[in-house]
Amino acid sequence: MAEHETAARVGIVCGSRSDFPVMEKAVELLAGLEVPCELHAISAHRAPDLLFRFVGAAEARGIRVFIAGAGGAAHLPGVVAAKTILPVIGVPIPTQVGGGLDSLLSIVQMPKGIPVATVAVGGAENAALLAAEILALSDPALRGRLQAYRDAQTRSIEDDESNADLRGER
Ligand code: RP5
Repeated sequence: MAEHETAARVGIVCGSRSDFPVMEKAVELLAGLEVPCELHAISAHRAPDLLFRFVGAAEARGIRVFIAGAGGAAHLPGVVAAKTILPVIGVPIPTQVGGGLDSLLSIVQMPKGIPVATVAVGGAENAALLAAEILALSDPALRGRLQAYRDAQTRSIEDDESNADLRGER
Protein backbone atom coordinates (compact mmCIF):
# COMPACT_ATOMS: atom_id res chain seq x y z
CA MET A 1 0.00 0.00 0.00
CA ALA A 2 1.25 3.44 -0.88
CA GLU A 3 -0.47 6.08 1.25
CA HIS A 4 -0.01 9.81 1.23
CA GLU A 5 0.07 11.79 4.47
CA THR A 6 -3.38 13.38 4.16
CA ALA A 7 -6.56 11.31 3.88
CA ALA A 8 -6.88 9.69 0.48
CA ARG A 9 -9.71 10.98 -1.74
CA VAL A 10 -9.14 8.45 -4.53
CA GLY A 11 -8.97 4.76 -3.73
CA ILE A 12 -6.96 2.89 -6.36
CA VAL A 13 -7.19 -0.88 -6.31
CA CYS A 14 -5.99 -3.55 -8.71
CA GLY A 15 -6.12 -7.31 -8.90
CA SER A 16 -2.43 -8.01 -8.52
CA ARG A 17 0.92 -6.39 -7.83
CA SER A 18 1.71 -7.22 -11.48
CA ASP A 19 -0.78 -4.42 -12.34
CA PHE A 20 1.22 -1.80 -10.40
CA PRO A 21 3.32 -0.55 -13.35
CA VAL A 22 0.07 0.53 -15.04
CA MET A 23 -1.75 1.77 -11.94
CA GLU A 24 1.23 3.75 -10.65
CA LYS A 25 0.75 6.09 -13.62
CA ALA A 26 -2.55 7.13 -11.98
CA VAL A 27 -0.81 7.62 -8.62
CA GLU A 28 1.81 9.83 -10.28
CA LEU A 29 -0.73 11.94 -12.15
CA LEU A 30 -2.89 12.46 -9.05
CA ALA A 31 0.20 13.44 -7.04
CA GLY A 32 0.93 16.11 -9.66
CA LEU A 33 -2.59 17.47 -9.16
CA GLU A 34 -2.17 17.33 -5.36
CA VAL A 35 -4.96 14.78 -5.00
CA PRO A 36 -4.25 12.35 -2.15
CA CYS A 37 -4.73 8.73 -3.13
CA GLU A 38 -3.86 5.23 -2.01
CA LEU A 39 -2.97 2.13 -4.01
CA HIS A 40 -3.80 -1.46 -3.02
CA ALA A 41 -3.44 -4.87 -4.68
CA ILE A 42 -6.56 -6.82 -3.64
CA SER A 43 -7.76 -9.63 -5.88
CA ALA A 44 -11.55 -9.88 -6.09
CA HIS A 45 -11.45 -13.66 -6.43
CA ARG A 46 -8.49 -14.48 -4.13
CA ALA A 47 -9.36 -12.09 -1.29
CA PRO A 48 -13.02 -11.05 -1.65
CA ASP A 49 -13.53 -10.45 2.08
CA LEU A 50 -10.57 -8.05 2.26
CA LEU A 51 -11.86 -6.25 -0.85
CA PHE A 52 -15.31 -5.85 0.71
CA ARG A 53 -13.73 -4.50 3.93
CA PHE A 54 -11.63 -2.01 1.97
CA VAL A 55 -14.56 -0.77 -0.12
CA GLY A 56 -16.97 -0.75 2.83
CA ALA A 57 -14.70 1.43 4.99
CA ALA A 58 -13.41 3.72 2.24
CA GLU A 59 -16.06 6.47 2.19
CA ALA A 60 -15.83 7.04 5.95
CA ARG A 61 -12.06 7.47 5.53
CA GLY A 62 -12.54 10.24 2.94
CA ILE A 63 -12.45 8.38 -0.38
CA ARG A 64 -14.86 9.83 -2.95
CA VAL A 65 -13.89 7.99 -6.17
CA PHE A 66 -12.46 4.56 -6.91
CA ILE A 67 -10.12 3.59 -9.73
CA ALA A 68 -10.04 -0.17 -10.23
CA GLY A 69 -7.68 -1.96 -12.61
CA ALA A 70 -7.73 -5.61 -13.58
CA GLY A 71 -6.68 -7.95 -16.35
CA GLY A 72 -8.20 -11.00 -18.01
CA ALA A 73 -11.59 -11.93 -16.55
CA ALA A 74 -11.49 -8.48 -15.01
CA HIS A 75 -14.36 -8.55 -12.54
CA LEU A 76 -12.69 -6.38 -9.87
CA PRO A 77 -14.08 -2.99 -11.00
CA GLY A 78 -17.62 -4.41 -11.22
CA VAL A 79 -17.34 -6.01 -7.79
CA VAL A 80 -16.10 -2.73 -6.30
CA ALA A 81 -19.00 -0.90 -7.97
CA ALA A 82 -21.44 -3.47 -6.57
CA LYS A 83 -20.35 -2.59 -3.01
CA THR A 84 -20.39 1.22 -3.19
CA ILE A 85 -22.42 4.11 -4.53
CA LEU A 86 -19.25 6.14 -5.14
CA PRO A 87 -18.15 6.43 -8.80
CA VAL A 88 -15.89 3.64 -10.06
CA ILE A 89 -13.51 4.06 -12.99
CA GLY A 90 -12.20 0.84 -14.54
CA VAL A 91 -8.76 0.44 -16.09
CA PRO A 92 -8.37 -2.61 -18.35
CA ILE A 93 -4.86 -4.04 -17.86
CA PRO A 94 -2.98 -5.11 -21.03
CA THR A 95 -2.75 -8.89 -21.47
CA GLN A 96 -1.56 -11.41 -24.07
CA VAL A 97 -5.13 -11.68 -25.41
CA GLY A 98 -5.46 -9.08 -28.16
CA GLY A 99 -3.42 -6.60 -26.15
CA GLY A 100 -5.99 -6.59 -23.35
CA LEU A 101 -9.22 -6.97 -25.29
CA ASP A 102 -10.36 -9.52 -22.69
CA SER A 103 -9.84 -6.99 -19.87
CA LEU A 104 -11.54 -4.21 -21.85
CA LEU A 105 -14.66 -6.22 -22.63
CA SER A 106 -14.87 -7.61 -19.08
CA ILE A 107 -14.86 -4.10 -17.63
CA VAL A 108 -16.81 -2.11 -20.23
CA GLN A 109 -19.64 -4.63 -20.64
CA MET A 110 -21.17 -4.13 -17.18
CA PRO A 111 -24.81 -5.20 -17.17
CA LYS A 112 -27.27 -2.40 -16.42
CA GLY A 113 -27.78 -1.19 -12.87
CA ILE A 114 -24.15 -1.04 -11.73
CA PRO A 115 -22.02 1.32 -13.86
CA VAL A 116 -18.24 1.29 -14.27
CA ALA A 117 -16.78 4.19 -16.29
CA THR A 118 -14.17 2.50 -18.46
CA VAL A 119 -11.02 4.05 -19.93
CA ALA A 120 -8.71 2.69 -22.65
CA VAL A 121 -6.57 -0.41 -22.13
CA GLY A 122 -3.73 0.70 -19.87
CA GLY A 123 -5.34 4.16 -19.63
CA ALA A 124 -4.54 4.85 -15.98
CA GLU A 125 -3.70 8.52 -16.65
CA ASN A 126 -7.17 9.20 -18.05
CA ALA A 127 -8.69 7.35 -15.08
CA ALA A 128 -6.79 9.72 -12.78
CA LEU A 129 -7.88 12.77 -14.77
CA LEU A 130 -11.52 11.65 -14.72
CA ALA A 131 -11.33 11.03 -10.96
CA ALA A 132 -9.85 14.51 -10.48
CA GLU A 133 -12.60 16.04 -12.64
CA ILE A 134 -15.25 14.37 -10.45
CA LEU A 135 -13.59 15.72 -7.30
CA ALA A 136 -13.20 19.17 -8.91
CA LEU A 137 -16.99 19.51 -9.10
CA SER A 138 -16.83 20.49 -5.42
CA ASP A 139 -13.21 21.71 -5.22
CA PRO A 140 -12.51 24.99 -7.07
CA ALA A 141 -8.77 24.89 -6.28
CA LEU A 142 -8.48 21.46 -7.89
CA ARG A 143 -10.50 22.73 -10.86
CA GLY A 144 -7.86 25.43 -11.28
CA ARG A 145 -5.04 22.87 -11.19
CA LEU A 146 -6.85 20.75 -13.79
CA GLN A 147 -7.25 23.79 -16.05
CA ALA A 148 -3.54 24.56 -15.66
CA TYR A 149 -2.73 20.93 -16.59
CA ARG A 150 -4.87 21.29 -19.73
CA ASP A 151 -3.31 24.62 -20.64
CA ALA A 152 0.24 23.27 -20.25
CA GLN A 153 -0.67 20.27 -22.41
CA THR A 154 -2.00 22.55 -25.16
CA ARG A 155 1.03 24.86 -24.93
CA SER A 156 3.46 21.95 -25.29
CA ILE A 157 1.85 21.06 -28.63
CA GLU A 158 1.68 24.65 -29.85
CA ASP A 159 5.32 25.13 -28.89
CA ASP A 160 6.51 21.92 -30.56
CA GLU A 161 9.24 22.62 -33.10
CA SER A 162 7.22 20.84 -35.82
CA ASN A 163 4.60 23.59 -35.51
CA ALA A 164 7.00 26.53 -35.70
CA ASP A 165 5.66 27.63 -39.09
CA LEU A 166 2.07 27.74 -37.72
CA ARG A 167 2.79 30.03 -34.78
CA GLY A 168 1.94 33.24 -36.62
CA GLU A 169 -1.50 31.82 -37.39
CA ARG A 170 -2.61 31.62 -33.74
C1 RP5 B 1 -5.93 -10.27 -12.58
O1 RP5 B 1 -5.17 -11.24 -13.19
C2 RP5 B 1 -4.98 -9.17 -12.21
O2 RP5 B 1 -5.66 -7.92 -12.26
C3 RP5 B 1 -3.87 -9.26 -13.19
O3 RP5 B 1 -4.02 -8.33 -14.24
C4 RP5 B 1 -4.00 -10.67 -13.75
C5 RP5 B 1 -2.80 -11.52 -13.47
O4 RP5 B 1 -2.61 -11.60 -12.07
P1 RP5 B 1 -1.31 -12.26 -11.43
O5 RP5 B 1 -1.16 -13.61 -12.06
O6 RP5 B 1 -0.16 -11.33 -11.75
O7 RP5 B 1 -1.56 -12.31 -9.97
O8 RP5 B 1 -6.59 -10.75 -11.44
